Amino acid sequence: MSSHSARISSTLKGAYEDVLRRNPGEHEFHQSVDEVLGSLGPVVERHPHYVDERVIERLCEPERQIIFRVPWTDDSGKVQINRGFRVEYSSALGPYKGGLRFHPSVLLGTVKFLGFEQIFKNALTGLPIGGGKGGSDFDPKGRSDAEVMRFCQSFMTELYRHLGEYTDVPAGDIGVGGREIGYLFGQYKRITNRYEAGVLTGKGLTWGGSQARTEATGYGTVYFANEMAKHVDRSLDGQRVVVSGSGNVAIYAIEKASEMGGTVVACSDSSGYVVDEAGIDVQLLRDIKEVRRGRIIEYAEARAGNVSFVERGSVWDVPCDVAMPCATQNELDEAAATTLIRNGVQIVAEGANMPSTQGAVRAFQQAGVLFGPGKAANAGGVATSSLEMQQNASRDSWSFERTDERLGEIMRNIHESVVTTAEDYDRPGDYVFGANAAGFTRVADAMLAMGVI
Ligand code: NDP
Ligand code: 2IT
Repeated sequence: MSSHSARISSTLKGAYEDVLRRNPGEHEFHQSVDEVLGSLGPVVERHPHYVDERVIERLCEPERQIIFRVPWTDDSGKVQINRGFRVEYSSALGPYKGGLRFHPSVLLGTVKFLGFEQIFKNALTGLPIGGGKGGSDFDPKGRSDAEVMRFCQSFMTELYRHLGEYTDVPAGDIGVGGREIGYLFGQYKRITNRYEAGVLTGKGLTWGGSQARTEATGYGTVYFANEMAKHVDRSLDGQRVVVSGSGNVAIYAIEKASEMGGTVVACSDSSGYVVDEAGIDVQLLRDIKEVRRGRIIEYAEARAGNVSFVERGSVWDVPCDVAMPCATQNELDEAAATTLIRNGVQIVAEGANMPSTQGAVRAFQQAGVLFGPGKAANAGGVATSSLEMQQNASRDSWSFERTDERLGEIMRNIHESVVTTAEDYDRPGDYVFGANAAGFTRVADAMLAMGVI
């Protein structure tokens, strides 16, 4: 038995124990299920038919799990073998939708945790998208463009048969950005002989991509943090902000937080973090990370003398009012949360998926820190992917302003539905509960309407 399960109500204990027994060793998956089930006690007490109809047990079991070999040849002519995954988790609300992650740490349990989170996140957007996730243990770091292309072509040569604009629509995640989506789309188009733009999102702007998709997750996280601040009569203006990571989500969170009057004093990558009291120069960061694919120390070198680089340390040691974890799962543990609280943090908004451990979440909530969980705060990325699908379906393309405005509206709606759900259950200010309860209810009701699926 996992030590996590203390918060799960007795009605749901059996479902959770089944998940542990049937998915041994998949700790991240267990953690994500525990976190959602830990919120659902009051929901099933009010709606016992969810238990009678075994909706939770059904939701914990993915509709389909695909695992495949990805053989490819590196630049020296050596054959490499990776493992590919796609977990098609729930299609109750629409085609499976969710990113692909290329990172050496990816295991089936990683993809299952991400897919499980995605179901409720996508439901919260109010848009017609189901939940899925995929990826590979392929490590793009240090690989040439030609190697990445050959890998992507091999990956898609198997995956294409499972995809389709009405079936399953992948996008980017860690290690998968515009370059990879381009190679994947090119191969899908060759194999199927169809220009089916809506089969992947995050495409380039000249071939079916949406304005603001690149920015959407980071911007959306800041829009959500701004709603959290407004809800308690505060604002992001003049706040000291720390963002972890320096990839797609982090870069655009830094850009928008700065535009809204915050000063982002630190960011990181897996090698360490930089502190720039003048505020991170986002153009410089983009040049290092998006163009040169470099390391974070290069930021400190370029800003000679004014910026410190701390190798391997925790970015959460840097005092701030607002913290936005935008790197990876479990990057912010209870000790880091305690440090942040001691240093006066007021708001935490998760740009990454499950970056805070359960101990960290508890610590924030007990200390009265406003805590916005990833499935609500980072939903702007997938929401804008859905807007990309909408544009593809109508063979249209919208302006940046129109798309960004719609993103802002979606983030406000998510905030509103999370807050009102929490209040409805007498849990005011509990964004974790509100997000889980609101997302679950939408999916569960759709499943019940469709019978035993
Ligand atoms: P990127 O690959 O663009 O950037 C990832 C960043 O996180 C890099 O700075 C990377 O550092 C760091 N990082 C990744 N893995 C680790 C690790 N194990 N330890 C320490 N640092 C790490 O990915 P994204 O910005 O797209 O994704 C970041 C997070 O946001 C993920 O949790 C993802 O699931 C989530 N997310 C992404 C969305 C999107 O639209 N892209 C949408 C919603 C959520 P390094 O380069 O050194 O590895
Ligand atoms: O975690 C996520 O929401 C993503 N990686 C984006 C998914 C998408 O389909 O745009």
